Amino acid sequence: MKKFILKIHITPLMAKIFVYNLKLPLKIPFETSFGVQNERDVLLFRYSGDVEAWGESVTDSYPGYSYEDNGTALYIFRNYLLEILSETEDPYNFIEASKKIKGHNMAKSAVETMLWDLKAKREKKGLKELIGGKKERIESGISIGILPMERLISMVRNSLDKGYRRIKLKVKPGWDVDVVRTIRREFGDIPLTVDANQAFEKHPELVLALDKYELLMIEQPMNERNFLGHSRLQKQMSTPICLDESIHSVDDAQRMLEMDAGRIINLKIGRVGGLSESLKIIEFAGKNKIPIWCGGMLETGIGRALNVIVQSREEFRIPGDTSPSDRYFERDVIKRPFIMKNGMIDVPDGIGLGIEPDIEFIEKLSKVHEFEVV
Ligand code: OSB
Ligand code: MG
Repeated sequence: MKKFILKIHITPLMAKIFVYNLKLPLKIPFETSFGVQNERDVLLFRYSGDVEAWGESVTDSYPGYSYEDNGTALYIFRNYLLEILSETEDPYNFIEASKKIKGHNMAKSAVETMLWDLKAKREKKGLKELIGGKKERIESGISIGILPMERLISMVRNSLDKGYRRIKLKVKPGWDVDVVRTIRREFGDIPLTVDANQAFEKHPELVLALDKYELLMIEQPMNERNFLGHSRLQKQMSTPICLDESIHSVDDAQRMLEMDAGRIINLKIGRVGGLSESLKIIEFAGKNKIPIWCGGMLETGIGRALNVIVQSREEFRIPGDTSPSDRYFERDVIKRPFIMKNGMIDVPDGIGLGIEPDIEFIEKLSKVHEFEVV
Protein backbone atom coordinates (compact mmCIF):
# COMPACT_ATOMS: atom_id res chain seq x y z
CA MET A 1 0.00 0.00 0.00
CA LYS A 2 2.78 2.40 0.96
CA LYS A 3 4.49 1.69 -2.33
CA PHE A 4 1.36 2.60 -4.26
CA ILE A 5 1.03 6.00 -2.56
CA LEU A 6 4.67 6.76 -3.24
CA LYS A 7 4.16 5.99 -6.88
CA ILE A 8 1.27 8.37 -7.46
CA HIS A 9 3.23 11.15 -5.82
CA ILE A 10 6.30 10.65 -7.97
CA THR A 11 4.75 9.98 -11.35
CA PRO A 12 3.72 13.56 -12.22
CA LEU A 13 7.24 14.82 -11.50
CA MET A 14 8.90 12.38 -13.79
CA ALA A 15 10.13 13.49 -17.16
CA LYS A 16 11.46 11.43 -20.01
CA ILE A 17 14.09 12.16 -22.56
CA PHE A 18 13.72 10.63 -25.98
CA VAL A 19 16.74 10.66 -28.27
CA TYR A 20 15.82 10.14 -31.90
CA ASN A 21 18.27 9.08 -34.56
CA LEU A 22 17.07 9.32 -38.15
CA LYS A 23 18.52 9.74 -41.61
CA LEU A 24 17.28 12.43 -43.94
CA PRO A 25 18.50 12.35 -47.56
CA LEU A 26 20.05 15.62 -48.76
CA LYS A 27 18.56 16.94 -51.99
CA ILE A 28 22.05 17.76 -53.29
CA PRO A 29 25.21 15.95 -52.13
CA PHE A 30 27.33 18.18 -49.90
CA GLU A 31 31.04 17.80 -50.57
CA THR A 32 33.67 19.57 -48.48
CA SER A 33 37.43 19.16 -48.16
CA PHE A 34 36.76 16.43 -45.57
CA GLY A 35 34.25 14.30 -47.49
CA VAL A 36 30.95 13.92 -49.32
CA GLN A 37 27.64 13.75 -47.55
CA ASN A 38 24.50 12.38 -49.19
CA GLU A 39 22.32 12.38 -46.11
CA ARG A 40 22.07 13.94 -42.70
CA ASP A 41 22.31 11.52 -39.83
CA VAL A 42 20.16 13.47 -37.41
CA LEU A 43 20.21 13.27 -33.60
CA LEU A 44 17.33 14.93 -31.77
CA PHE A 45 16.68 15.35 -28.05
CA ARG A 46 13.14 15.62 -26.69
CA TYR A 47 12.17 16.47 -23.13
CA SER A 48 8.74 15.14 -22.33
CA GLY A 49 7.32 16.22 -18.96
CA ASP A 50 5.22 19.17 -17.83
CA VAL A 51 6.05 20.62 -21.25
CA GLU A 52 7.67 19.32 -24.41
CA ALA A 53 11.07 20.70 -25.38
CA TRP A 54 13.59 19.94 -28.12
CA GLY A 55 17.23 20.20 -29.06
CA GLU A 56 19.31 19.01 -32.00
CA SER A 57 22.86 17.74 -31.91
CA VAL A 58 24.87 19.13 -34.83
CA THR A 59 26.99 15.98 -34.90
CA ASP A 60 26.69 13.59 -37.82
CA SER A 61 27.71 9.96 -38.32
CA TYR A 62 31.29 10.83 -39.34
CA PRO A 63 33.82 12.87 -37.33
CA GLY A 64 35.22 14.87 -40.27
CA TYR A 65 34.39 18.38 -39.12
CA SER A 66 35.26 17.73 -35.47
CA TYR A 67 36.06 14.71 -33.31
CA GLU A 68 32.45 14.44 -32.16
CA ASP A 69 29.91 12.28 -33.92
CA ASN A 70 26.44 10.95 -33.11
CA GLY A 71 27.94 7.96 -31.34
CA THR A 72 30.03 10.06 -28.98
CA ALA A 73 27.19 12.52 -28.38
CA LEU A 74 24.83 9.75 -27.33
CA TYR A 75 27.53 8.12 -25.22
CA ILE A 76 28.36 11.36 -23.40
CA PHE A 77 24.66 12.03 -22.83
CA ARG A 78 23.90 8.56 -21.51
CA ASN A 79 26.96 8.30 -19.27
CA TYR A 80 27.42 11.83 -17.95
CA LEU A 81 25.02 14.54 -19.09
CA LEU A 82 21.81 12.75 -18.10
CA GLU A 83 22.94 12.69 -14.49
CA ILE A 84 23.75 16.41 -14.56
CA LEU A 85 20.39 17.06 -16.15
CA SER A 86 18.64 15.30 -13.25
CA GLU A 87 20.33 17.78 -10.90
CA THR A 88 19.44 20.95 -12.78
CA GLU A 89 17.16 21.88 -15.63
CA ASP A 90 18.45 25.44 -15.84
CA PRO A 91 20.55 25.89 -19.01
CA TYR A 92 23.24 28.07 -17.36
CA ASN A 93 23.63 25.74 -14.38
CA PHE A 94 23.64 22.72 -16.64
CA ILE A 95 26.49 24.13 -18.73
CA GLU A 96 28.39 25.22 -15.63
CA ALA A 97 28.05 21.74 -14.09
CA SER A 98 29.00 20.11 -17.41
CA LYS A 99 32.39 21.84 -17.37
CA LYS A 100 33.83 18.94 -15.39
CA ILE A 101 33.30 16.85 -18.53
CA LYS A 102 36.02 17.90 -20.96
CA GLY A 103 35.13 18.80 -24.52
CA HIS A 104 32.07 17.29 -26.23
CA ASN A 105 30.63 20.73 -26.87
CA MET A 106 28.11 19.52 -29.44
CA ALA A 107 26.62 16.93 -27.09
CA LYS A 108 26.36 19.52 -24.32
CA SER A 109 24.87 22.08 -26.65
CA ALA A 110 22.12 19.72 -27.84
CA VAL A 111 20.99 19.17 -24.25
CA GLU A 112 21.38 22.85 -23.40
CA THR A 113 19.19 23.80 -26.40
CA MET A 114 16.45 21.53 -25.06
CA LEU A 115 16.79 23.22 -21.65
CA TRP A 116 16.54 26.70 -23.21
CA ASP A 117 13.39 25.64 -25.03
CA LEU A 118 12.10 24.19 -21.74
CA LYS A 119 12.91 27.34 -19.74
CA ALA A 120 11.33 29.64 -22.30
CA LYS A 121 8.20 27.48 -22.50
CA ARG A 122 7.84 27.31 -18.73
CA GLU A 123 8.10 31.11 -18.65
CA LYS A 124 5.75 31.30 -21.66
CA LYS A 125 8.25 33.41 -23.57
CA GLY A 126 9.96 33.20 -26.93
CA LEU A 127 13.62 32.23 -26.82
CA LYS A 128 14.30 35.35 -28.88
CA GLU A 129 13.06 37.51 -26.02
CA LEU A 130 15.12 35.53 -23.48
CA ILE A 131 18.38 36.18 -25.33
CA GLY A 132 17.71 39.82 -26.21
CA GLY A 133 17.01 39.24 -29.91
CA LYS A 134 15.50 42.21 -31.72
CA LYS A 135 15.22 41.40 -35.43
CA GLU A 136 12.09 39.95 -36.99
CA ARG A 137 13.90 38.43 -39.94
CA ILE A 138 17.45 37.53 -40.84
CA GLU A 139 19.47 37.56 -44.05
CA SER A 140 20.06 34.18 -45.65
CA GLY A 141 23.21 32.94 -47.36
CA ILE A 142 24.00 29.61 -48.99
CA SER A 143 26.97 27.29 -48.59
CA ILE A 144 27.48 25.28 -51.77
CA GLY A 145 29.52 22.08 -51.73
CA ILE A 146 32.08 20.96 -54.28
CA LEU A 147 30.28 20.03 -57.52
CA PRO A 148 31.29 19.50 -61.14
CA MET A 149 31.86 23.01 -62.59
CA GLU A 150 28.75 23.05 -64.79
CA ARG A 151 26.54 22.12 -61.87
CA LEU A 152 28.27 24.59 -59.59
CA ILE A 153 27.67 27.43 -62.03
CA SER A 154 24.02 26.54 -62.40
CA MET A 155 23.62 26.25 -58.63
CA VAL A 156 25.21 29.66 -58.07
CA ARG A 157 22.93 31.15 -60.74
CA ASN A 158 19.90 29.50 -59.19
CA SER A 159 20.85 30.71 -55.71
CA LEU A 160 21.24 34.30 -56.89
CA ASP A 161 17.86 34.07 -58.64
CA LYS A 162 16.28 32.82 -55.42
CA GLY A 163 17.58 35.90 -53.63
CA TYR A 164 20.33 34.56 -51.38
CA ARG A 165 22.29 37.46 -49.97
CA ARG A 166 25.69 35.75 -50.06
CA ILE A 167 27.26 32.76 -51.82
CA LYS A 168 29.83 30.54 -50.10
CA LEU A 169 31.86 27.98 -52.05
CA LYS A 170 33.69 25.04 -50.55
CA VAL A 171 37.32 24.83 -51.64
CA LYS A 172 40.22 22.41 -51.19
CA PRO A 173 43.67 22.02 -52.78
CA GLY A 174 42.97 21.23 -56.44
CA TRP A 175 39.58 23.00 -56.27
CA ASP A 176 40.72 26.48 -55.43
CA VAL A 177 41.84 29.53 -57.42
CA ASP A 178 40.45 28.38 -60.79
CA VAL A 179 37.02 27.85 -59.27
CA VAL A 180 36.92 31.31 -57.74
CA ARG A 181 38.20 32.86 -60.99
CA THR A 182 35.52 31.05 -63.00
CA ILE A 183 32.71 32.09 -60.66
CA ARG A 184 33.94 35.71 -60.62
CA ARG A 185 34.16 35.74 -64.43
CA GLU A 186 30.65 34.31 -64.75
CA PHE A 187 28.90 36.40 -62.08
CA GLY A 188 31.03 39.48 -61.49
CA ASP A 189 30.87 41.35 -58.24
CA ILE A 190 28.54 39.08 -56.22
CA PRO A 191 28.93 38.72 -52.41
CA LEU A 192 31.24 35.71 -52.44
CA THR A 193 33.21 33.77 -49.83
CA VAL A 194 35.08 30.46 -49.67
CA ASP A 195 35.41 27.85 -46.93
CA ALA A 196 38.40 25.48 -46.82
CA ASN A 197 37.56 23.46 -43.68
CA GLN A 198 41.28 23.40 -42.70
CA ALA A 199 42.51 21.93 -46.00
CA PHE A 200 45.29 24.41 -46.85
CA GLU A 201 47.60 23.66 -43.93
CA LYS A 202 50.33 22.64 -46.37
CA HIS A 203 49.42 25.16 -49.08
CA PRO A 204 49.49 28.69 -47.72
CA GLU A 205 50.49 29.89 -51.21
CA LEU A 206 47.07 28.88 -52.54
CA VAL A 207 45.35 30.89 -49.83
CA LEU A 208 47.47 33.93 -50.70
CA ALA A 209 46.60 33.43 -54.37
CA LEU A 210 42.92 33.87 -53.46
CA ASP A 211 43.58 37.31 -52.03
CA LYS A 212 43.03 39.22 -55.28
CA TYR A 213 39.45 37.98 -55.88
CA GLU A 214 37.81 40.41 -53.45
CA LEU A 215 36.23 37.67 -51.41
CA LEU A 216 34.29 38.86 -48.36
CA MET A 217 36.44 36.44 -46.36
CA ILE A 218 38.33 33.15 -46.50
CA GLU A 219 37.02 30.68 -43.94
CA GLN A 220 39.29 28.37 -41.95
CA PRO A 221 42.17 27.74 -44.36
CA MET A 222 44.44 26.11 -41.75
CA ASN A 223 44.10 23.51 -39.02
CA GLU A 224 41.76 24.36 -36.17
CA ARG A 225 44.61 24.63 -33.65
CA ASN A 226 46.86 26.65 -35.93
CA PHE A 227 46.24 30.20 -34.71
CA LEU A 228 49.86 31.04 -35.48
CA GLY A 229 49.56 29.89 -39.10
CA HIS A 230 46.35 31.86 -39.55
CA SER A 231 48.00 34.91 -38.06
CA ARG A 232 50.98 34.63 -40.41
CA LEU A 233 48.60 34.35 -43.38
CA GLN A 234 46.45 37.25 -42.23
CA LYS A 235 49.50 39.53 -42.09
CA GLN A 236 50.14 38.88 -45.79
CA MET A 237 46.54 39.25 -46.98
CA SER A 238 43.95 41.97 -47.18
CA THR A 239 41.04 39.49 -47.40
CA PRO A 240 39.81 38.86 -43.85
CA ILE A 241 40.27 35.36 -42.51
CA CYS A 242 37.16 33.99 -40.82
CA LEU A 243 37.61 31.31 -38.17
CA ASP A 244 35.09 28.49 -37.86
CA GLU A 245 36.58 25.25 -36.44
CA SER A 246 39.17 27.18 -34.36
CA ILE A 247 36.58 28.88 -32.16
CA HIS A 248 35.41 26.70 -29.26
CA SER A 249 34.89 29.40 -26.65
CA VAL A 250 35.06 33.10 -25.99
CA ASP A 251 38.74 32.57 -25.06
CA ASP A 252 39.41 31.42 -28.62
CA ALA A 253 37.69 34.54 -29.95
CA GLN A 254 40.01 36.60 -27.76
CA ARG A 255 43.02 34.60 -29.00
CA MET A 256 41.93 35.28 -32.58
CA LEU A 257 41.70 39.00 -31.89
CA GLU A 258 44.97 39.35 -30.00
CA MET A 259 46.97 37.25 -32.45
CA ASP A 260 45.22 38.72 -35.49
CA ALA A 261 44.58 35.13 -36.56
CA GLY A 262 41.33 36.16 -38.20
CA ARG A 263 39.05 39.17 -38.42
CA ILE A 264 35.62 37.59 -38.66
CA ILE A 265 33.89 34.97 -36.50
CA ASN A 266 31.68 32.15 -37.75
CA LEU A 267 29.63 31.24 -34.71
CA LYS A 268 28.29 27.70 -34.48
CA ILE A 269 26.32 27.21 -31.31
CA GLY A 270 27.05 23.48 -31.15
CA ARG A 271 30.79 23.88 -31.66
CA VAL A 272 31.12 26.35 -28.76
CA GLY A 273 29.05 24.24 -26.38
CA GLY A 274 25.73 26.03 -26.53
CA LEU A 275 23.83 29.28 -26.37
CA SER A 276 25.31 30.41 -23.03
CA GLU A 277 28.84 30.43 -24.46
CA SER A 278 27.52 31.81 -27.75
CA LEU A 279 26.10 34.85 -25.96
CA LYS A 280 29.54 35.55 -24.45
CA ILE A 281 31.10 35.37 -27.92
CA ILE A 282 28.40 37.58 -29.42
CA GLU A 283 28.96 40.19 -26.73
CA PHE A 284 32.73 39.97 -27.13
CA ALA A 285 32.38 40.42 -30.89
CA GLY A 286 30.04 43.37 -30.40
CA LYS A 287 32.33 45.08 -27.93
CA ASN A 288 35.40 44.62 -30.13
CA LYS A 289 33.62 45.37 -33.42
CA ILE A 290 34.44 41.95 -34.85
CA PRO A 291 31.97 40.99 -37.59
CA ILE A 292 30.13 37.82 -36.55
CA TRP A 293 27.79 35.56 -38.50
CA CYS A 294 26.07 32.27 -37.82
CA GLY A 295 27.33 29.08 -39.45
CA GLY A 296 25.34 25.96 -40.12
CA MET A 297 25.70 22.19 -39.88
CA LEU A 298 22.91 21.19 -42.28
CA GLU A 299 20.51 21.20 -39.33
CA THR A 300 16.87 20.18 -39.47
CA GLY A 301 14.25 22.75 -38.55
CA ILE A 302 14.95 22.20 -34.86
CA GLY A 303 18.61 23.24 -34.94
CA ARG A 304 17.77 25.76 -37.62
CA ALA A 305 15.26 27.49 -35.32
CA LEU A 306 18.04 28.04 -32.80
CA ASN A 307 20.35 29.43 -35.50
CA VAL A 308 17.67 31.78 -36.79
CA ILE A 309 16.78 32.98 -33.29
CA VAL A 310 20.40 33.71 -32.32
CA GLN A 311 20.74 35.83 -35.44
CA SER A 312 17.92 38.07 -34.25
CA ARG A 313 20.62 39.65 -32.05
CA GLU A 314 21.74 42.93 -33.57
CA GLU A 315 25.44 42.01 -33.54
CA PHE A 316 24.72 39.84 -36.63
CA ARG A 317 25.05 42.22 -39.55
CA ILE A 318 26.18 39.93 -42.37
CA PRO A 319 24.34 36.99 -43.93
CA GLY A 320 25.27 33.58 -42.54
CA ASP A 321 24.90 29.99 -43.71
CA THR A 322 21.28 29.66 -42.64
CA SER A 323 19.25 28.63 -45.67
CA PRO A 324 15.56 27.64 -45.76
CA SER A 325 14.57 24.00 -45.08
CA ASP A 326 13.90 23.17 -48.74
CA ARG A 327 17.55 23.86 -49.67
CA TYR A 328 18.44 20.71 -47.76
CA PHE A 329 15.51 18.31 -47.44
CA GLU A 330 12.43 17.14 -49.31
CA ARG A 331 10.66 17.14 -45.97
CA ASP A 332 11.80 18.76 -42.72
CA VAL A 333 11.03 17.37 -39.25
CA ILE A 334 8.95 20.41 -38.25
CA LYS A 335 5.42 21.27 -39.26
CA ARG A 336 6.01 24.76 -40.68
CA PRO A 337 9.42 24.53 -42.31
CA PHE A 338 11.62 27.61 -42.68
CA ILE A 339 11.07 29.48 -45.92
CA MET A 340 12.98 32.30 -47.56
CA LYS A 341 11.34 35.44 -48.93
CA ASN A 342 13.43 38.09 -50.57
CA GLY A 343 16.59 36.45 -49.24
CA MET A 344 15.28 36.65 -45.68
CA ILE A 345 13.99 34.13 -43.13
CA ASP A 346 11.44 35.07 -40.45
CA VAL A 347 12.50 34.64 -36.83
CA PRO A 348 10.01 32.33 -35.04
CA ASP A 349 7.74 34.31 -32.72
CA GLY A 350 6.09 31.51 -30.74
CA ILE A 351 7.14 30.41 -27.25
CA GLY A 352 10.43 28.56 -26.80
CA LEU A 353 12.06 27.73 -30.11
CA GLY A 354 8.75 28.61 -31.76
CA ILE A 355 8.54 25.48 -33.88
CA GLU A 356 6.36 22.39 -33.93
CA PRO A 357 8.27 19.14 -34.43
CA ASP A 358 6.37 16.59 -36.50
CA ILE A 359 6.55 13.78 -33.93
CA GLU A 360 4.74 11.26 -36.09
CA PHE A 361 7.16 11.78 -38.97
CA ILE A 362 10.16 11.71 -36.63
CA GLU A 363 9.04 8.51 -34.89
CA LYS A 364 8.34 6.77 -38.16
CA LEU A 365 11.95 7.24 -39.29
CA SER A 366 13.81 6.96 -36.00
CA LYS A 367 15.70 4.62 -33.82
CA VAL A 368 14.59 5.83 -30.37
CA HIS A 369 16.50 5.81 -27.10
CA GLU A 370 14.45 6.43 -23.98
CA PHE A 371 15.74 7.81 -20.68
CA GLU A 372 14.16 8.84 -17.41
CA VAL A 373 15.05 12.03 -15.61
CA VAL A 374 15.02 11.09 -11.93
O1 OSB B 1 32.29 24.40 -42.38
O2 OSB B 1 30.62 25.65 -42.40
C1 OSB B 1 31.08 24.52 -42.46
C2 OSB B 1 28.29 21.98 -43.11
C3 OSB B 1 28.73 20.91 -42.35
C4 OSB B 1 29.93 21.01 -41.69
C5 OSB B 1 30.70 22.18 -41.78
C6 OSB B 1 30.24 23.27 -42.51
C7 OSB B 1 29.03 23.15 -43.21
C8 OSB B 1 28.50 24.19 -44.08
C9 OSB B 1 27.02 24.14 -44.38
O3 OSB B 1 29.19 25.01 -44.65
C10 OSB B 1 26.24 25.26 -43.80
C11 OSB B 1 24.76 24.95 -43.84
O4 OSB B 1 24.13 25.20 -44.88
O5 OSB B 1 24.21 24.45 -42.84
MG1 MG C 1 33.07 26.39 -42.16
